[in-house]
Amino acid sequence: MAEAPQQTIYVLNGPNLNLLGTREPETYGHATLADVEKLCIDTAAAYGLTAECRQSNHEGVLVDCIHEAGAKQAVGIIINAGAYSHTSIALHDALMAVKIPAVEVHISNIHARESFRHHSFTAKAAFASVCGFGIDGYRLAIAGLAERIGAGNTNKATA
Ligand code: CA2
Repeated sequence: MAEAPQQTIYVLNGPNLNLLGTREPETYGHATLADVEKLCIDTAAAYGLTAECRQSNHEGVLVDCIHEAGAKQAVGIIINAGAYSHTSIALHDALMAVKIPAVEVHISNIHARESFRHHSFTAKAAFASVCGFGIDGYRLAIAGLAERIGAGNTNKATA
């Protein structure tokens, strides 16, 4: 019998996250964006999912990525929209429009930082948020998403 094609999740990172590992390690740690993407790909694989990872410094490109996730019938979105989390109604609306279960991630604890980081538009369009766990938040977010959508396999304990 033919195997079902792997389900895909999109992992979207926003502005300045391409600088991870190069500056501000006291806030964002030493891991690079490549490390984050590998963590996401490996974690997703443990749940039988394929992670499509994208980063952009441009709001409209991130909107396009969300639309693409919808068109490709992605089963989930993990999003760290960076500073756009706090400003972007466009990203909120795109997430609402595609109706794909989404989890918001922040590497830092945004609630323990400046007040302008306390509100998130993207969080309002997500079913869950993870913040303050460093890049491990991406692993936790994918695990929670996988549980929510019923994805899973025998490898969960190592994810
Ligand atoms: O904690 C997070 O993940 C943030 O989304 C990171 C954003 C920030 O604007 C949000 O309030 C919280 C900033 C990403 C900037 O990333 C850098 C990484 C290394 C060096 C400089 C910036």
